Amino acid sequence: VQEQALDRDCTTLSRHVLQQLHSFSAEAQDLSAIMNRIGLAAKLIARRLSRAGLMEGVLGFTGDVNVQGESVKKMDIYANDVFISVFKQSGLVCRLASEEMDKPYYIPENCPIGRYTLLYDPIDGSSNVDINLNVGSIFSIRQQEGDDLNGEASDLLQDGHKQLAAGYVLYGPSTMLVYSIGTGVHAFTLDPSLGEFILSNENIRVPEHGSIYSVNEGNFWQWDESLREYIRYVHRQEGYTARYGGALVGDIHRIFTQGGVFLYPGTVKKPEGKLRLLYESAPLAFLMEQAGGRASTGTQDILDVVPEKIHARTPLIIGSKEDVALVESFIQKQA
Ligand code: AHM
Ligand code: MG
Repeated sequence: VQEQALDRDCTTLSRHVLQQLHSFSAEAQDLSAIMNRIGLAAKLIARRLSRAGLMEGVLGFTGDVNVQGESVKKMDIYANDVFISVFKQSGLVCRLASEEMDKPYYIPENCPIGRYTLLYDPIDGSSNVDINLNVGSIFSIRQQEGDDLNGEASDLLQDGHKQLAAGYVLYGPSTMLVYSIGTGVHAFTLDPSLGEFILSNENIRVPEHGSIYSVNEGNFWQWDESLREYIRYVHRQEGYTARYGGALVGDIHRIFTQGGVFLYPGTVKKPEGKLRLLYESAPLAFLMEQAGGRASTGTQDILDVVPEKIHARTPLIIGSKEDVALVESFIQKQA
């Protein structure tokens, strides 16, 4: 029993990546080191969040508006900068592209060797920060293709199958890191006494169907009629449960375990919805497919969508296979 407990305690994130790839190849070593660095960023962010109410200058807005036209929170900036600092000295990542930055951030000294780009949403669901509720970080890793001499990062305008790895960090009662490098989905829990992410759930499988539906129903009258019909259908059935926490990572984490569907559809005025493809929808779709679920815009698999610009948005319907298919059937009936 003691040996088993010790083995479990020794399954750290970087070791797990190497085990999954069954190799010490250069790429395996790179991915393992990148994941380790993401773990460090997560620990720094978790530490600040855990004391946010006690420190000056952590909560609230900066007064600026980001490239998306949204008011920026102090925590968004802190978390964005944490990822930059962590990767600056890594030698691994040449570019970082984030929801909070207009253009990708280049680390020229890493570029000759580090051919990877990290795409991330530093704090997802930041309206939850000021009220001490769960938030997350979302990340995705892609290989840099071509030399990107003009700094336009046009190689990032490709579909989600190009992702080498993706994952999220959930800052909840405990901090969890969930990742995939294309060999299933694995969850780690931060053990604060060790300061390490330790494997807690290997090979997560999302149920084929679940009772949860997770959507901001306040937008009901702004949706297309097909979506309203779906929600009316849910209301008429027995056995559905609504859950919506205002932070994608938490809502989707629940679905990974219990099944069901999360939706952020487009509205009549904004058909592309709110969520960003490269930093939110595509990484989560990569994970969901790896766990046996699905992610769709309603008419197309999220992983097949090619963005027109790096901050492009898409509608997102994600979760258990049967539940995503049901939403799609309503949307496609009206199309
Ligand atoms: P953010 O990255 O700017 O925080 O926005 C994304 C968040 C998601 O986490 C969440 O699902 C959604 O926005 C909530 O939006 P709304 O308040 O419109 O329901
Ligand atoms: Mg976000």
